[in-house]
Amino acid sequence: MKYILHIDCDAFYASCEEIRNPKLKKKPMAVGGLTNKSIITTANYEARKFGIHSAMPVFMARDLCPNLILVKVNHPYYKDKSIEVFSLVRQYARVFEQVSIDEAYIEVDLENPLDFAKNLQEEILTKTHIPISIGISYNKFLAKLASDWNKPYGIKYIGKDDVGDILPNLPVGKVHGIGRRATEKLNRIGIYKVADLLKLDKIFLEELFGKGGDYIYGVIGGIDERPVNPTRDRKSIGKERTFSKNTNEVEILKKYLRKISDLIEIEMIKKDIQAKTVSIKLKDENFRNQTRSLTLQEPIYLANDIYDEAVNLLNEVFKGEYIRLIGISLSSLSARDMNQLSFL
Ligand code: TTP
Ligand code: MG
Repeated sequence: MKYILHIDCDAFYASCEEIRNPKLKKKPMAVGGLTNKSIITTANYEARKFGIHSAMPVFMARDLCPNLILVKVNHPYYKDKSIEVFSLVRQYARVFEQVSIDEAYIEVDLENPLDFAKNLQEEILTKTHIPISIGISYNKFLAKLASDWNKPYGIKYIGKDDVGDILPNLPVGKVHGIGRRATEKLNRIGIYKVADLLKLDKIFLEELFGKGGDYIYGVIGGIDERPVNPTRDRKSIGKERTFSKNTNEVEILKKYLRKISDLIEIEMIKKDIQAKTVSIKLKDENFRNQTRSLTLQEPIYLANDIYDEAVNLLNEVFKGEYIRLIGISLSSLSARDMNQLSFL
């Protein structure tokens, strides 16, 4: 039978740090900035017992747990670990969609999804030392809800028969499509649980949520038609930056191309795609745009490759004028195949 699984790493950045420094295990630890004014990015499960969570200011976390160990964020390392984990996961998937650095949906044909999930969890832990939680269901919303159910190192299956028990008790903020602001709005009018929402009719939901109302009406009834989608249907991926002060220094322009390439790589990895066409855009002080593109023999997705191609294009088009904006865009996108990943 066809199942959708949502795989989400447990305390991801913190788990990565525990691999590098096993002494951190079983001690309350958080990843984030180190000064009191900075923010916790994530905390291991020991630290969560003290009430520490993502987005909490460091001073507050230290108040809650004076022994808290803080580790500075190191994105490139987490990205490498993410590739390790998800290149294993995707081998089992008929369809694979990575949605962020630590989570992916897969579609699989299975006889026994619970056994499969248990084996996958063990394999990932043994080979990468990252604990993952797995949610199994027949659509994306329920699979994601399920992966969060028994964290950490949890597995949960939500079948069609379970929906009637699970959904009504769910706080509205857990419904896909209902964000923090909408939750506050609903709470203000006395709506806390999905059961409260289920009493409303569709027209009322459409008034509350606008275009999203129709989708939310489906989701609270256990219906979510979004497919697991490896390319997410994007025609191009681009980022640009406007300078606070116009510049004609090539080194500054290159520095920005570097930053933009890094950001694009993160997105390419998240979406599991590659690109064959690289374009750069420059806007000069008189708001004149210049673009230059190049289509490559082989698709790329790594920051270094994107950067090298962007610098070549910059050298062709930049004549020393003052620039106010620079950008890179990648197009001719395709899903990255497994062979390429396994060489990383
Ligand atoms: P999450 O999966 O939301 O959190 P988590 O993996 O740390 O913990 P859980 O076991 O509950 O899944 O996010 C994945 C990583 O993304 C997380 O380790 C750090 C990062 N992150 C941020 O940078 N900012 C944030 O606000 C959140 C929530 C996470
Ligand atoms: Mg996670």
